Amino acid sequence: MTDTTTEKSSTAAADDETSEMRFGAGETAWLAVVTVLALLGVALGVIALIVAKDNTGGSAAPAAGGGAAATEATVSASEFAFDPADVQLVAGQEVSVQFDNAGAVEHNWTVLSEQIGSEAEFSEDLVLAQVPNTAAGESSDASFTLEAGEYQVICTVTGHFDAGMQGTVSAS
Ligand SMILES: [Cu+2]
Repeated sequence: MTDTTTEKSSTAAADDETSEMRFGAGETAWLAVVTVLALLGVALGVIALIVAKDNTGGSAAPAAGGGAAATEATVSASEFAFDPADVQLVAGQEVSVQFDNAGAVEHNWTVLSEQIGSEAEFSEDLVLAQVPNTAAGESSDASFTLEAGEYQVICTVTGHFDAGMQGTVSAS
């Protein structure tokens, strides 16, 4: 009984081989094209993954030591941007941000409880934490505790948020 089954399955395998051989030259060429395209797709996917990894590693490393949430961050300001724009901090415990104004005018770094779309929507009630106005070339810092979440950060000096001076804090 066992021998018969073995024979049957080997016959089936042989049949499969014959059917593969039955492909005409045209079909084989078509298969080759499809295979090459599939391999190219895989190669592009791998390259995209490598590039994406490099990007996250590069931007997260200076701010938070490899992308993990930290208890300290250093942000530098210029006209009109924060560097890094996005900061990862630990939630539920005191964290501190050092703020270096590398710009030519004063700036601040203000964490908001709600997302706003323009300066007209800003109100002091929205301020969760803030590094206050810091003159050009000066540094300030602030310590605060955030609940887990994603927060918008803006510079509240008139015209700066509307000029694009914003970022985020992720607390986790
Ligand atoms: Cu500013």
